[in-house]
Amino acid sequence: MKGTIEIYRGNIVDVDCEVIVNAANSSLMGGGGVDGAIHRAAGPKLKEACKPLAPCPTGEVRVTEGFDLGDRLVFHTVGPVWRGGSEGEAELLKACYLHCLQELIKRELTTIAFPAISTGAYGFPANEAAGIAVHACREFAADHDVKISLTAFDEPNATAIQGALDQP
Ligand code: AR6
Repeated sequence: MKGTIEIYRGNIVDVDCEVIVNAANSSLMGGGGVDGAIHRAAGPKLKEACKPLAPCPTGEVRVTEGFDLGDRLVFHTVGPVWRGGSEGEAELLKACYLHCLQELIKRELTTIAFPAISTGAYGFPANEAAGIAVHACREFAADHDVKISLTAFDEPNATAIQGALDQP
């Protein structure tokens, strides 16, 4: 594997990296959870920057500066709402990770921090989401020299992500 994948326990805004991924909704106008934390830390200019980029369809990504987050960019992606698992949720979640990683490479950047997309308000089960996240990141890191941080803000996600990373 060319790249690395690590777990980061804590607030994503504290990760030392070039890109912070936001688990947004399609309006890109902010919200609760990690979206709220990122908008608070970045300041009101973030919302202004998001306005012309909305709507963002599920599984896709939009890019803004980080404003008060410093030099870091924000990749806003929209995870799927969990509807039981038979509505393409897994594929859409995987698309969030891969589209962000492709955008990272396109911009010739290497370090990125992801939240556990969809596992809060959108209800995706933590274990399944962690498996998809780690699988997508490993697939990408096999061929690209990237440093990926998977952030775990709560205990269920920390256990799920660590468990997925421990699988060969
Ligand atoms: N740093 C890292 N992870 C965090 C933080 C933080 N500061 N805060 C929460 N988490 P959620 P979703 C974790 O609900 O499920 C928003 O209102 C949290 O523990 O933020 O994709 C948007 O506007 C959970 O594991 O995102 C959308 O409407 C994970 O982040 C909707 O919620 C994701 O939880 C998106 O829902």
